[in-house]
Amino acid sequence: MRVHERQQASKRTAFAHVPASKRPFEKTPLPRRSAQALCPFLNDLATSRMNVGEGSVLSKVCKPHKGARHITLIDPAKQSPDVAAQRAMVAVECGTAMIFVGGSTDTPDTVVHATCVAIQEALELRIFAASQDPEGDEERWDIPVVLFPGGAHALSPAADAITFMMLMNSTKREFLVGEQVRGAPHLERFGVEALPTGYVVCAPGGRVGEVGAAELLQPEDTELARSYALCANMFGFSLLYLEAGSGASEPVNPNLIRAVADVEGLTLLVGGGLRTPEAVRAAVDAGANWIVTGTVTEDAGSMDELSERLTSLVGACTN
Ligand code: 1GP
Repeated sequence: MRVHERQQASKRTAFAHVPASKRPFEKTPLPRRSAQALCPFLNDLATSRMNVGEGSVLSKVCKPHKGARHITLIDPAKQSPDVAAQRAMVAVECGTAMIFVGGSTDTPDTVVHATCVAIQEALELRIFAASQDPEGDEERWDIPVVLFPGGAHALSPAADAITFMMLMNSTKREFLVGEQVRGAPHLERFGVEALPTGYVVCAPGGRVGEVGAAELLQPEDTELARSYALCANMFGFSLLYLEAGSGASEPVNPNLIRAVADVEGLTLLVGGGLRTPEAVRAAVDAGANWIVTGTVTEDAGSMDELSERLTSLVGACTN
């Protein structure tokens, strides 16, 4: 059994043999402690929370699914933790199947952690409410909270998993393996499950392309895209994430998605610049298994507008 599996199993032990509807509600207040750079929460591992039921997050992420599923990316730098939690709950109500926390490169771990804690607490409350309601559906709130980090500074033990990424087309060691080496011991201690992910930035690339010094994949680079996918598979990565950059003017070209979609053994995430149901549909038709959106959540003027937007994007994943 791998380290994260042992740790996650122990987190779940208390509830393992109790039917969900009969579980006591034991929400311990999660401390909002300040953290030290890169070594946060050393004595605070009880803050870890699993809102996901049995089985690893990776098995849920890679489970075959008709159509695609939707991920809402919450950038902790863009709102308070409480607003992040409200947005995440609206997203789940609209059918999003996973929450990513991360994005900006310079967000301190304290902010990332507070955001993860707020979202986990909100999910726990919904799970509890559903367990008390004969009509309630607890599984609906069985939503992994996954770190999508800009580096080893943006970790939190309150997350269920992390996209443990190699920025495959970076020209900098830092993003190929450096940040990962810095972060790995902390993740081991936190018991946060690593989702092995090949991350490839495509044109236009945005800030992640610049900061990550990526040799951007251009729309015509279909053979190169497939080579990256084969390489990711041969490294043993389970996930491949094609990224156009947050707020990109154009999403990943569907030809690039098509070029990697038939490589065996990879679950394909696509994000960046997906703002309309049509764009989402084109990515899904090309072979995306997961659609990631962030900016549409951040710039929604109200929770009602957010709900309307996400309902149509989530709908485009499956219809
Ligand atoms: C960024 O792919 C994600 O890493 C989401 O992009 O903000 O453009 O939706 P958007």
